[in-house]
Amino acid sequence: MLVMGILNATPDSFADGGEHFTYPAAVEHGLKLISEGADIIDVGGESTRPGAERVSAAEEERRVINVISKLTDAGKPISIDTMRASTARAAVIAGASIINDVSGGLADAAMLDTVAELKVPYIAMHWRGHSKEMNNLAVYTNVVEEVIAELSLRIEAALSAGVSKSNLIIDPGIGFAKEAADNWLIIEEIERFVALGYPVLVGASRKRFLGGDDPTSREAATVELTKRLSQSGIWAVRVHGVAANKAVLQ
Ligand code: PMM
Repeated sequence: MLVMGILNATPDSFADGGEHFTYPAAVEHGLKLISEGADIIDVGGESTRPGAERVSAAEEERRVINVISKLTDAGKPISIDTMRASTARAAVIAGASIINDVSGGLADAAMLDTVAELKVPYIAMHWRGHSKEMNNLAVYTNVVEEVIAELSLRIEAALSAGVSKSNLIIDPGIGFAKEAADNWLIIEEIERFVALGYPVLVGASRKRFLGGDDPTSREAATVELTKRLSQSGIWAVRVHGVAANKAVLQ
């Protein structure tokens, strides 16, 4: 199982409090994640925490493009965490080799065509709406069935836009339009996502459902979960603390 290290070049991310917002701080943190053994670095310039406001495309690119150019020199694959086709394209030109779209193509009508054209791996996450409204959208009668059904629609949309099957990665979207109990049910049945036949990414690191008020206090629970998920056949976990999560896998 791979470990994707999170690099949020944002002033308002919930789990790292905007520590890696400036260009030098972001590059330094990215290099630290690589030195800790991250297999992929996921660079994002727009916070998706519940309630977050959107940033402009220009500001998003200003935050991430130079960081990506610099980090590609370190030789590890970079993914761009964006819902915008224009940012995804600019990031791939700058050296990113994976597009991580938390909206699974729903936020930007140009995204799936752009991914098909760029021919890079694409992470399609389960999503029901933007951060400002997502807490109201956490309504399910059977969360696992519904998330699988909605994700399957995104898979079909990506394939019909011309994204190749071998470039598709899926993600149940832990914490996105989901209550704590929903997240736990998905984790309990993560093998059903694996059974869909695509690599599965899980991003649970330091999220609220793990308990505790302070995101860094959720690190022990994150590492426990990584250990448990490593038995499930998933492709990768997306985490803040690369060293600790790598250590538990060894
Ligand atoms: N979570 C966040 C951001 N991007 N991308 C994927 N594929 N999966 C996730 O679960 C995910 C993501 C929000 O968490 P952060 O603010 O800690 O980055």
